[in-house]
Amino acid sequence: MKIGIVCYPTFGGSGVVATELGKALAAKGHQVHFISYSQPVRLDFFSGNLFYHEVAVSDYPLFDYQPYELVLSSKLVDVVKYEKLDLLHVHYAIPHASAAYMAKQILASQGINIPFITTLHGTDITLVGKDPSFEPVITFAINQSDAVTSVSESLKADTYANFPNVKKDISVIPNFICLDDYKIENSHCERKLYAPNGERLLIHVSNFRKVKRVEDVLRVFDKVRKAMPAKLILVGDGPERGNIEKLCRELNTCEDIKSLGKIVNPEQILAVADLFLLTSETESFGLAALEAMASKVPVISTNSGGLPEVNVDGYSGYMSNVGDVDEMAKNAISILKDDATLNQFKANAYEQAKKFDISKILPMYEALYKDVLNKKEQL
Ligand code: GMT
Repeated sequence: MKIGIVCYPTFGGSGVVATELGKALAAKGHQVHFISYSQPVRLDFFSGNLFYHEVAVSDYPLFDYQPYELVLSSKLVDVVKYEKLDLLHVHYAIPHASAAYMAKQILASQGINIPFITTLHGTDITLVGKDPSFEPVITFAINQSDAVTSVSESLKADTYANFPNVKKDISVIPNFICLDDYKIENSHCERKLYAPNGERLLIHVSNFRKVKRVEDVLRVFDKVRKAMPAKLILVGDGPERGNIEKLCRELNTCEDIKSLGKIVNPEQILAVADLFLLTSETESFGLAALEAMASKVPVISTNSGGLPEVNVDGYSGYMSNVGDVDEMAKNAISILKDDATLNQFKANAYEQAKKFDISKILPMYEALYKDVLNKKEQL
């Protein structure tokens, strides 16, 4: 198949999922064309059947805000036509689904029928999408998609709840990891850089937006380090960074925390960690938690959104209500208290991650693509 993938190129989970999906499809022999305003961060190699088309946003002085959606639609028309694509798969509804709809209509006027699949990722529905000014466009674009997927049952339910006029069937296809990418044995040497005296090593990875409640990560860590020697690694960057630095000074924890900034492939650093903290207000899925589990790192998370579909309470980690830092710290300490318990949770986390290996999820996307193309043939 010749597949066009539209995604955000940045560090957000939707871009990571879209890129890893495209790479896996290409490895299976499909021809994959990425279309975005910049090269996706995880698109770190090219092969004979992997391509990238940049959407060039012009800087015309009349526009205070560049009309990205229109330029993207034009680019989609161009790529579909000249690369003879079979279908488009757009990740994140805003504005990718409506741009795909526009491209589809333009191509239809030229006698080309291009189906498009929309994958809903989370904040497009739970945060941004709830903004009433987006509602009519998102509802329309979802209903007009040839197929719609969501990354969890929870996100599917949120979509129907937040967008009552969405009538389209939504298939749940969970996020995935490529387990083979996580086969990095713990390097004692590297671990020593972060925990030189055998301290327990906690880690948090995110884009430091408000929804992640990174301040709770610091509060949980503060309680853990009062119970045992511990260090915390923060990976990522974003708008909350300044507040986090302030809180770390207030709590007097700065010397036990290392901030590494944005890291393209977090597997290396996850491989040396003992416990992952994910304290989000909401997560449609929590890809970061799954990446941790694939690295044999148990997860202390909230129980909101799709997290209960990923983390198993008392097995791969623990879950608590949003903001309950006391319980999260208590659970963290119970996992970290001795090596035998920690090793059991590490093994469980890895077992849980196996359920989301790409080998199990890729066939679901391929089946959906075939289904959409069969329906196109029948028209
Ligand atoms: O919130 C982010 O970290 C970015 C965002 C995105 O779409 O790029 O993540 C959402 O999609 C991820 C991939 O499907 C999910 O794993 C995240 O849970 C989801 N984030 C939220 O729902 C807050």
